[in-house]
Amino acid sequence: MTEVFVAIGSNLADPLGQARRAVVALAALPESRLQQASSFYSSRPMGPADQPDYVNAVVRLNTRLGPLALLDQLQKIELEQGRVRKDERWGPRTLDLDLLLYGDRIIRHERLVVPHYGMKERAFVLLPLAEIAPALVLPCGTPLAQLVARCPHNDLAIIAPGADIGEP
Ligand code: 5RY
Ligand code: CA
Ligand code: CA
Ligand code: CA
Repeated sequence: MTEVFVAIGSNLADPLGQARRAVVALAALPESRLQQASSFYSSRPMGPADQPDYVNAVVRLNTRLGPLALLDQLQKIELEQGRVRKDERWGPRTLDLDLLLYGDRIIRHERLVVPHYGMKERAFVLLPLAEIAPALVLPCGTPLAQLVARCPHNDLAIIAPGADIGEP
């Protein structure tokens, strides 16, 4: 079993509903068990600003899926929730699922880079991640708490409590 963290982002077509449905879909993944889900956060768009605010969250799963098999599953959920590839880079989307961390592995594959590119500078990833894994140390040896302390927390706000995972 490997402990993995997945980031959820949505800013189209009822973003909070999309993010909640994504948690339900992640809880149903094969060979996997949802362990924890952060609160849902609203955040101003980073990158292109001409798009709606996002809802972001992070979940922790234990899985026997390999990294690429897990990536396939995440992309399938994105498509099932209406993700459409657009020409515009970093444009709005119904659902974005990013594999942040896969155990302590460092992966540089043409389809998948882990730890996720950019996660160290993005409050909408770091704060939900720190909520569910405050003592986490990244594969590079950097404590998550240090990244949180150095990252501007601009405009992130909790809008709803995390999903209840239920009985263990
Ligand atoms: C920067 C550029 C592109 C940061 C920067 C992206 C989300 C980025 C987002 C999301 C929020 C994107 C990738 N500098 N903003 N922007 N939440 N995704 N708040 O999930 F993240 S596009
Ligand atoms: Ca635009
Ligand atoms: Ca993303
Ligand atoms: Ca993505």
